[in-house]
Amino acid sequence: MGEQTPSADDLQPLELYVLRGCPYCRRVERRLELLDLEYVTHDVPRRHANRTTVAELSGQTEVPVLVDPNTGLDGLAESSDIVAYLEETYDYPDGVDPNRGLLARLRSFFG
Ligand SMILES: N[C@@H](CCC(=O)N[C@@H](CS)C(=O)NCC(=O)O)C(=O)O
Repeated sequence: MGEQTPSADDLQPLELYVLRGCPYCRRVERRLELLDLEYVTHDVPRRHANRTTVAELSGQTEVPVLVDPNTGLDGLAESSDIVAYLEETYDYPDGVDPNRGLLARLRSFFG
């Protein structure tokens, strides 16, 4: 249970800056889906020099970059940091991380 979890009723969609086919972006999108969070994606240009919006938001030009209007988070980069932020801020729909559930099941299976 994240202490600062914004109320689920009036959540605004999160915004994710992505590049088509980017595995780091996909990883973050999957986490957003597991957390049942609405989000919109913005495709960034292929050329780094043209990625002015993500550069302004995050001070660098790699994607993914997350903006969360619910908490005022502006331009968080690094997929691992984004996943950690999402897990700290939001709760899973049934209160259980599905991945941890799988690990727990595997552990019990292998004794
Ligand atoms: N360590 C970063 C890696 C991100 C990364 O390498 N993103 C790629 C896209 S998959 C990127 O923006 N690379 C620059 C480019 O493709 O032009 C993360 O986990 O977010």
